[in-house]
Amino acid sequence: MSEKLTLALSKGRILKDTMPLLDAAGIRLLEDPERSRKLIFDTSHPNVQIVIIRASDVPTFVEHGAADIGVAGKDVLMEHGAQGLYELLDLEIARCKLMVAAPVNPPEVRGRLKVATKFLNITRDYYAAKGEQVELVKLYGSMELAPLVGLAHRIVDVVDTGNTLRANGLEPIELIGHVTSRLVVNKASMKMKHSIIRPLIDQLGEAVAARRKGAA
Ligand code: PRT
Ligand code: MG
Repeated sequence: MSEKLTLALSKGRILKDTMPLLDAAGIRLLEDPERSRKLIFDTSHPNVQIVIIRASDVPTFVEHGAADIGVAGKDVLMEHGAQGLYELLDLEIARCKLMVAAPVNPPEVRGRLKVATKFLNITRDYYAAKGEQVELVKLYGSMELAPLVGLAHRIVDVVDTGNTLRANGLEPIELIGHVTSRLVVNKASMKMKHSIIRPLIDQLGEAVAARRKGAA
């Protein structure tokens, strides 16, 4: 029986940084998803296809087995929860930090602290662990705007260079966690498609190690 494998990726930094690793495992895209409106792509590997979806949808596709494997940021995985999937490999790509940020000169907070974020679960857990009662404001993007217009006192977002925070008069004040992208695998696929997934994980692991050595 030939085993077909579906891999879920998102456009942008994850696609760009995952492609060289896949290349080392003998998997090349036949066209550039960044320049196509297609959502499903064949590869140079006869049994591997790639679906291109929103970064935050990758865990859902993998959990439900709509994709066998996927690449997702630790931020997205923490927010989604780990049910139905194995996190098997740290690809050490798309590195950033989950941070709490505040205005550089914060006005005094009266009453309950308001925190704007798209990471509701992460933020709830973070403040609960500190024993702090906060009001969460769910946003889908442009979190940096929230403190500037009085929507929130703080934001929780991922930060790379910090340029976006700085450009909006904000600064990181607390580190929630370090983030890299992980290879995740559907639990049933791991059993059923072991003979194609296992060597792929090994080859990707070797590519990550080789890249780390090259960078050192
Ligand atoms: O677009 P969608 O809402 O579906 O998801 P997304 O925006 O999270 O996707 P994408 O492709 O932008 O990010 C995918 C993954 O890359 C994230 O889940 C993170 O794990 C990781 N990553 C690494 C980042 C960044 N660096 C990053 N800088 N994700 C987002 N950013 C944003 C950040 O929120 C800020 O607004 O980029 C902006 C600029 O960052 P600075 O600090 O360099 O200015
Ligand atoms: Mg984005």
